[in-house]
Amino acid sequence: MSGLPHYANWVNGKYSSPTSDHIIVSNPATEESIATVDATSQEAVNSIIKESLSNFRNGTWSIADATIRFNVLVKAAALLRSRMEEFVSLEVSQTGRPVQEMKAQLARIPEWLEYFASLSRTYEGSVTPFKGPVINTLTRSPIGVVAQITPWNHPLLIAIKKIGVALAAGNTVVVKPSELAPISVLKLGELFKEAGLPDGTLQIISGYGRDTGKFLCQNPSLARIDLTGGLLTYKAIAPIASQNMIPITAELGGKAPVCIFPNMEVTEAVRAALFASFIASGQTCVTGSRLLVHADIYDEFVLEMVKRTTALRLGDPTDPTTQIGAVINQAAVDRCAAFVSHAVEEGGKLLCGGDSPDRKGFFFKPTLIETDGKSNLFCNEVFGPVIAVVKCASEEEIIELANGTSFALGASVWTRDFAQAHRVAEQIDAGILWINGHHLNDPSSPWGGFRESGMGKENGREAYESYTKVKSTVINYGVPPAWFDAPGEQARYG
Ligand code: TXE
Repeated sequence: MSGLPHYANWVNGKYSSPTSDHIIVSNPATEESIATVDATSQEAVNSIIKESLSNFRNGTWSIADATIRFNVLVKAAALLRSRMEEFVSLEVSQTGRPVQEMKAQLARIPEWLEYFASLSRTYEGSVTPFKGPVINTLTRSPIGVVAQITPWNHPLLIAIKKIGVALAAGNTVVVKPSELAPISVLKLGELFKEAGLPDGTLQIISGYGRDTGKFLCQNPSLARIDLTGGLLTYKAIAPIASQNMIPITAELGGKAPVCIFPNMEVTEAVRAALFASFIASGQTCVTGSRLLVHADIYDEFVLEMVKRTTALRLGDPTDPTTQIGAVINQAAVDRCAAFVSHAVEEGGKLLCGGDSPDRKGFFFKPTLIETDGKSNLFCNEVFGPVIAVVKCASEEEIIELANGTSFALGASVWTRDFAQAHRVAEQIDAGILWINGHHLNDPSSPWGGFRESGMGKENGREAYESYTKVKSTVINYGVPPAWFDAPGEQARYG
């Protein structure tokens, strides 16, 4: 499309020539096209992976001293900080999320690079308590070329989380951002090059998931696939990855319960729920999409919650006073509307919102629906600002309902009772459990769910270790290799 800027793939340290097919990227808040990106073919994907493998094997990065990796990642963090404004503006225009949200989120992203830089520099292997006159060391090395498939909801945060850890561990990375919001990630190539990353160590390619994403995950030379996306995407890539014996980290959907107990101040409980439910217009994997409210506080909570939800300022994401931005596309608007009508058909009570405002762009009003623990809205992920509110008779019922879906990613427990906080938290099955908080995260803190929410972790030592392989070296300094010469009790077999 003429007149639009084109962001080409970043391969071997430079932008490649644009592909003949382009994908148009739009601003969800205005519905206007803002850029085009490449639609990478299978042939190109395979050739990029082949070159990436040879880049990995030549060792420039994979066996580089940890001090080198540390310096590059720390410099990349500093460069990112210095270009914050540009990246914030790209994120706002391709996601339709409010500028205030993106400023706050992006301000912390360099911490991921710094954390993994430090881990790379300080990670220590170990020595096992191996029996006998033997020393057994465990050392870690990078695994190879890894594919990272990232989503549109937090384009830069999720890409940096994954890129940072994989590079820190010495791997070569091929990242494919979402076709809906790929621009900020495509801009990272130049930044890492400037930070000193060897060419060909970070390859950034764009394309549709069903094509480019699939081609990438089908390649047998990968050492790991790291996906943040939908369950269906995981199910599409898992069979072929398993045939090629490629492990997968999968950060999928969620249906996070926000468990509210009566000893909370109502105003505080409402503040907590507002943030948990409506940040990013409900488009996060840990959106507090089920408000499980104890009966003793329920009526007061609902009254205040509806008042505050209705007053949230929805509008132009570039306006610093806007609190609720757009959802990603028309399909998201339609999905929200379908969840609302299904919930009402099932007997749910619409408390507020329920439709799109009368304005251009893909918007959906923050919506609360009173429902029960069996409804479609309660059990299935909307990935938008449509929230189930359920009145619960007891602590036991809150726990039972919290565990009542196929997801197990995030959950929060809000109470002033210390013993209750621990008692309830212990019984909720979730990969990330917050007490008197929601959505708090840190590069050092493992992030990932159970069951249909996925497998493996982002962040922390767990993520770092998943991007390495362990070599067990057994150094014998006293066991004679004499099995066939000295049979019997003295000879050692294992
Ligand atoms: O994700 P998709 P969508 C979940 C959430 C949401 C659902 C669908 O439940 O409702 O996913 O969202 C690439 N082979 N999350 O449709 O399609 C795609 O190009 C390889 C949770 O947007 O899974 C993109 O880069 N790759 C979440 C990435 O997968 C494929 C964030 C995610 O897109 C592919 C987003 C294929 N066959 C959605 N098909 C979170 N955990 O934060 C698609 N892709």
